Parts: sequence; structure tokens; C-alpha cells
Amino acid sequence: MTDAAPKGFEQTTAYVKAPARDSIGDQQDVAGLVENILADVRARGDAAVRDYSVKFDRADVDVFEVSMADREAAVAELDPQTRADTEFAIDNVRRFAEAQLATILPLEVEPLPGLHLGHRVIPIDRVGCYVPGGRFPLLSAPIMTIVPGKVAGCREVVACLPPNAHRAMIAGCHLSGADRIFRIGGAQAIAAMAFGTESVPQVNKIVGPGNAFVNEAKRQVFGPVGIDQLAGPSEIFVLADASGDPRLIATDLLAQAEHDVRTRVGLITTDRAVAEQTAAEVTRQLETLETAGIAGQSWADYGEIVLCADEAAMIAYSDHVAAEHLQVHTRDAHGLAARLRNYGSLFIGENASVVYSDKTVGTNHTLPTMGAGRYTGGLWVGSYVKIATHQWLDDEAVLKVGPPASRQSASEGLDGHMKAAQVRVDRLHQAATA
Ligand code: HSO
Ligand code: ZN
Repeated sequence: MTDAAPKGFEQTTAYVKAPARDSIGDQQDVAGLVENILADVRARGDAAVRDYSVKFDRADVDVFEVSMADREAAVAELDPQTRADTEFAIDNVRRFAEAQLATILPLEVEPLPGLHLGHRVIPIDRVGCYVPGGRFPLLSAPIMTIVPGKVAGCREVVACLPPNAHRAMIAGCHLSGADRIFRIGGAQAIAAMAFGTESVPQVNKIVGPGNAFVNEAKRQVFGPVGIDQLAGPSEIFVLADASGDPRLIATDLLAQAEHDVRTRVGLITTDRAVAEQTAAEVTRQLETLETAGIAGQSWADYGEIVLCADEAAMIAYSDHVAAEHLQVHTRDAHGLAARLRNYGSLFIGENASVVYSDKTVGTNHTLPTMGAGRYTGGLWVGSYVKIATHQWLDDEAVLKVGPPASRQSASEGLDGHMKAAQVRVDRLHQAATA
């Protein structure tokens, strides 16, 4: 064991490779800047959006909305294989979202005689999808935010992407079914969708990952507008026993490490040989990886290999991390998977690579990071609907729930509540004695 054990796990684990930096807490201070952008877009609408596009994206955009002709042209420009692959991914994401939607059911129950309670599943009217530009244009990004919104039945799904985004991204938005597409990026896009401008409609919820400015803007507009989650750098952890294949594990770790120098990647294993060989494999594979500049940095800063005393320790550490992506490479992968509680998405067995879900399998790749997997799953069709309750009461139910509601209101000093509770009870008593 080469390093101190992870904090809180001193009895059960030790680092074979410790992270050099703490991945949480080194956020840039962007709050003030974003606050100004939001206020300005709110006050000046399109004119402010135009100014920030020039300032931050060096793009002088006259008309923000992408015309239908231009959307179709962007699709026509795709090479046939890219188009077919995009449509394949869209179909898979759609099919899984449809299957998930079928599990979100309306409810009507009668818990007391004459007391009718229920809920309906109501699509959110208008959703805004932020499609990031980023270091690499991710063709799968628009699919993951737009398709589930269309499946959910939202009345309008709006997409914003940076003005200098690759045109294939516009094609991706169009093929995914976006009702309207705007060439606006950054915090100004979030502001435009949250408040509405002359050209951009106000939306009810904003989804999709973005850079630090987009994240901060989403955080600040949250309240009257919903958001999905705050996206941090990508994360992948692998759980492995002696059956783990260091070459495969290293490949998967580096596949996510190449996203960003702040990607957090790790191996949690009960086997010392797998731990040491994976460390060596990462070093070896970095020699030929085209993105080694980023992946190598992320590995050096945030990469970790944790050696655990047993399976229980492995589960405890993994549940503590709550990794965005969690791969299970053990003999009984399904058995171990069933015992895990905190993760964004789970990849059971060696065939289930994160990269497949990034792109094509159909699960959503917009997932919780930075420990958010402890309280939520990722973006899904359910993120685009509301479960809203309702109730109605027969007279006999009024006589049952009215008096306690009336007494409780009185004891709270809420005279108005007491009267509203009592008036119906009294009315029924009067009718009965009349
Ligand atoms: N791993 C990323 C998603 C992605 N990677 C798409 C490549 N394409 C965050 O989950
Ligand atoms: Zn990825």
C-alpha cells in the first residue's frame, strides 16, 4: 500500500494511487458575472443576448433562431453514416424513454369511504435544452435532452446551442425533434430561456449540461424555472475483483478521463494485482492515446486506485463516492450490482462500457455528478413531467376529515382556515336536520 487510506475508510482500504487534488471545491468564482448577465438579458432581451454573443462567442448573430431550411440543410450536410448512426441512437433513446414513461402511472385511490385522492402525470409545457459546444462536439448531447422531452409530450421543446457549435449539432437537434432551435450559448442562453426575449420563448424548465457559466446561471434562475441538475466534470469508477481485466479497465478509465482535466476516475478493487496492473496499463495506454494531454492530466490529478479489504468495503467506498458512471467487473457482477445504492448509472459486467451509454444503448447519459447520485438518478423522461395530485370528497368524507381539520386550525389560531373547514360540516348537519 503506497498511500494513506481514503478519509473515513482507514480500516478497510488503502490507496494504490491517491488523487493529487480534491475534485470538489475548486470551482471558479463566476457568480457575480453571471448575475449581471442574467439581469441584463432580463432587462434588454435580444439586444443583451446579441452583445454577449459578440463578447463571449465572438459571433455577431442577427437572427438567433435557426430556420427550418437551415435545419434541413444541416441534416443534408451529414455524411450518410453519421446520419444513420445518429438516427440509430435517437431510436434507442426514444424506445427506452417510451418504456420508462409507461411506468409513470396516474393514480386514483379511496383511502377512506368517499375520500378520493389521485395524481395525474402532466407533461411540462415548455422545456429548454442547453446543448453545449465544448472541447469536443458531442453529437449525442442534443439527443439526450431533446428526445425524452418529445416522448414525454411537452408542448414545445426548445434547444439553445452556442453560435459557433458545429453544424452537425444543429442537425442533431433537428433529428431529435426540437421544435425550435436557437444559436445562443452560455449564461445568456439560460437567461433567454428563463426570462424569454423578443425571439426566445420563456420555458418552464431548463435541462442539459454546460460550462461553469451555464451551471451558475441555471442555479441562479432556479425557482420560477425548473432545472435538471448541476453538471460537474464527468466521473467513472470501476469495481473489480481478481477477475477484472486491467487492460479493459484502464481503457474505460481513460475514455472518460479524456473529457476534461477535472474528470474523476477511479478503480476500487479487492485485488492487489489488478490494482497494480491497472496503474501500469493506464501509463502504458496514455503513450498512444491522442487525447493523452487531457486524460493524463485528469489521471494525475484526480485518478485513484483504492484497494479494499473485502467486497463490503468496496461497496461502502463506492456508495460514498456515488460515481456518475459505475462499472462492475466482478465474477458475480449482478449479485454485487444489486447491493449498490449510490451511482448515476450502473454498468453490469465487462461488456457494459460507459461509452455505449454515452452514445447508443438508449439510457440517458445526462447523469448526476459530485455526489448527487446519493439523492437522484439522471435525466429521464420523468424529468419532463409533473406528478400533480388532486382530490374530491363525498359528503361522508367531509364529515370525517372536516372536524379534525377545523380543530387543528382553531388551535393554530387560523380562524379563516377553521371557518372554511367548518362551513361544509355545518352545512351538512343543517341539511340533515332540515
Ligand atoms: N460521458 C459523458 C457523455 C458523453 N461522452 C457523450 C461522450 N459522448 C457524460 O456522461
Ligand atoms: Zn463520455
